[in-house]
Amino acid sequence: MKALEGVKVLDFTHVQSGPTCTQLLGWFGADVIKVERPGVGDATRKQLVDVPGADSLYFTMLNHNKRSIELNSKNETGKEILTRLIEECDVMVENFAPGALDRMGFSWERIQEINPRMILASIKGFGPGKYEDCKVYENVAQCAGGSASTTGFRDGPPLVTGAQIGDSGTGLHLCLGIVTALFQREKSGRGQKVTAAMQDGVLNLCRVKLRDQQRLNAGPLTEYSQYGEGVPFGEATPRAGNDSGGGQPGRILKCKGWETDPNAYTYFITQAAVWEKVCDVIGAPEWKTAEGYAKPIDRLDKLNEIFDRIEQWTMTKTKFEVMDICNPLDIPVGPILSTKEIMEDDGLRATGTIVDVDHPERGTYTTVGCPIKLSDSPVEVTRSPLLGEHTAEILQTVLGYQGDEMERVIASGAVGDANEIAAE
Ligand code: CAO
Repeated sequence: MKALEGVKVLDFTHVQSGPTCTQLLGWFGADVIKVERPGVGDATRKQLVDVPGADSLYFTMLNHNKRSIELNSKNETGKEILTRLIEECDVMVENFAPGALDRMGFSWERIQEINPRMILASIKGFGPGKYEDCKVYENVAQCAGGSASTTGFRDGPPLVTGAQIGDSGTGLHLCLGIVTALFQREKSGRGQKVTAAMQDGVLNLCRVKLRDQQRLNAGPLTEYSQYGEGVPFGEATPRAGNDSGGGQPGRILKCKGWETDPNAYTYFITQAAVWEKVCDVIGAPEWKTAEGYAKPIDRLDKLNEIFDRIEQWTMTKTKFEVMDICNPLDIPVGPILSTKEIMEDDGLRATGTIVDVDHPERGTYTTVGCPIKLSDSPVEVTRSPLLGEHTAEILQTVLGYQGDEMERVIASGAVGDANEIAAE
């Protein structure tokens, strides 16, 4: 038994943000029915193609544990089928451009008429207000949500981050909203509308940067490197390079091999509780008692000097040696792992966070499994569906179309190629 067994999800999502959410619901055991435009499907199927003719990794890695039905939701019979799907399902998830669902004829009011228990979950770029009609992709959300202005080095331009906090991050937020609404429905018997705007999702993840914005009113941010460098603060939270962002100073430091290996670095945190151990490890025992170094507050204007000294030590070790030496001493450090190293990591494979999946068109590929582990609902990652792979199955077993009815639906052109469906 899986946690969400019995929950049917009408998955009208595409690209990354929405599919991240419905993939999680699938991993937790929901029956996820992905609705795709006949003959076209989710645009990512054919984006960044690496194996000609096969679904791309962009698509496969975001659409595990789902079934696919081809359905033209603008065709009359297509609307009839969609109405039936809304009747049968518990949750409908979409991340179309603003207004697209209304234009299709399926407003929230209409959906409630069809199924008052339906939970309609939507991702949009912005919440209500002056930007509500905008189409939005990942980096737009990172820029509008406070991430870009606070990422990068002070003397460089704003930077976007590799972590897809706008798309996948908002998908995660939406997923939490959906299971919460399902929980409330147990008591109220009613569905509800769940929305997550990408700007809001990014901002939620940049919460500490708004903390710092307000702390500026009380004076300079002493844990930022620029404080020790004597650079005055402006009116907004500045970019902090690799400063730790918390009360314990930290930096990315070079390790042995950095000259040729772009990832031969470690993150090193000078946590106050282990300061004396740090001093011993790097060969600076005099700092344990020296005036200006012994107390955390006195060190804040000397962070460049301190981290330069620590780096002289880390440069004599590999990033893994730094880890091996510091871990037993409780000194928090982290090697900068490349994507290649992560894919080969035995520990991540043992927990199912990295998994290999077989696919009929592309062979075996590696993907990120479910990062959330439920002891009573283990996740089995199954491959993404081919376009329309389950059209006939869904029409027959979920919606009950048989015989003449089935033929009528297929002849209408609303559900893709008749020969392909017959072959299923
Ligand atoms: N049958 C018939 N029509 C369909 C269909 C189907 N099965 N599925 C989609 N369509 C139609 C939509 O109804 C829409 O038609 P209209 O423009 O006539 O209303 C059309 O396809 C295009 O949908 P779209 O505008 O959502 O797609 P786009 O490629 O132009 O824009 C995106 C993509 C992502 C910018 C936009 O969907 C968006 O802003 N979404 C919200 C924010 C978001 O999730 N962004 C993250 C994207 S990356 O994860």
